[in-house]
Amino acid sequence: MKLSKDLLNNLIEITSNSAIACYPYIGKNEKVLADKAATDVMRFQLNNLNIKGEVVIGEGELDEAPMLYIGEKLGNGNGPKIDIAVDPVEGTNFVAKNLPGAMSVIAISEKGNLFNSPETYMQKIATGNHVPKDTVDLDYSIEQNIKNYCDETRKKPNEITVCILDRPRHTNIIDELKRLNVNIKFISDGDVSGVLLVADKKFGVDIFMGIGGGPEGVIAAAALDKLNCKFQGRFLFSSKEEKNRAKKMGVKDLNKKYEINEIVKGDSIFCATGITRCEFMNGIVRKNDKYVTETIFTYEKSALQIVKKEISIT
Ligand code: VTB
Repeated sequence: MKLSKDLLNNLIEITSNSAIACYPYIGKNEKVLADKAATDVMRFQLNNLNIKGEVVIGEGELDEAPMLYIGEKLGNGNGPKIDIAVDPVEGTNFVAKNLPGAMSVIAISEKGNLFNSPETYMQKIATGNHVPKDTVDLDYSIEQNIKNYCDETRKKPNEITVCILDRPRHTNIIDELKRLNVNIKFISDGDVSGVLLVADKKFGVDIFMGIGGGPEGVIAAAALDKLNCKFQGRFLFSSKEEKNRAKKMGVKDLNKKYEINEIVKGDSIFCATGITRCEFMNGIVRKNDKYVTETIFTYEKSALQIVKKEISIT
């Protein structure tokens, strides 16, 4: 089955409205309120869609979250069975502090085609579609990955940039990248957009690597899949409880290195509306009696597309 263009347009409308719901909270240091505002709008509007949807990537499980929870049924029940990944505010800190990089995100696939990721860390590596898929790999050393990438692109290490979350757990990777003379782009949060930076040369990132959230990994993979980019992820568990939960969710091999086509199968749609601006798009802009939004999306073509919308302030 092909996911319809109408569904794409509906999703763009929904992430635009959930992003707008955050607008009053930009720079107000109110992470929770911002997240709730976006989530309420997203839930309400997803429930109006002609789908039989279920959240597979959300914000926690029923009893721990007033948010869109894993297993929550969405849509009016009339229409295709759909798996839904939501991140109403990717980068709540960015909204709270009025920093670049916050966006409202939805990715969907047909039922059973989006990986049900546990809320645990994931080791990730990603690169663009201009190099062969085996250029980089989670199982190679950092040095091997850099060498392969440089050989393929005929660049020197000091001409390439690796994006990574700025976290103490990455000290070894960062030291190694410095030793190899590779440029580093540190991000403080928001590794969905960090991963997406590999999708187009104009964003200036050659490789994404490091450990971030598992759910964010699946969402980023959903975007990169349509763009024919490379992504691999491997879950990292810090306790027995986390492992048990993952097993309960259906993760059979806890140590497996997942390829992108095992994380997202078949047809999918990804769309993300900027709340604050970032490399891909503007954030929400208020213009007289309208909000102007920009949304990036993947649909059919192997390039990130962008759409601008003007939505009246009601
Ligand atoms: C990332 C990032 C998120 O969490 O996945 C990160 O994309 C990973 O967790 O925006 P730590 O903060 O524990 O490193 C966020 O920063 C917040 O959910």
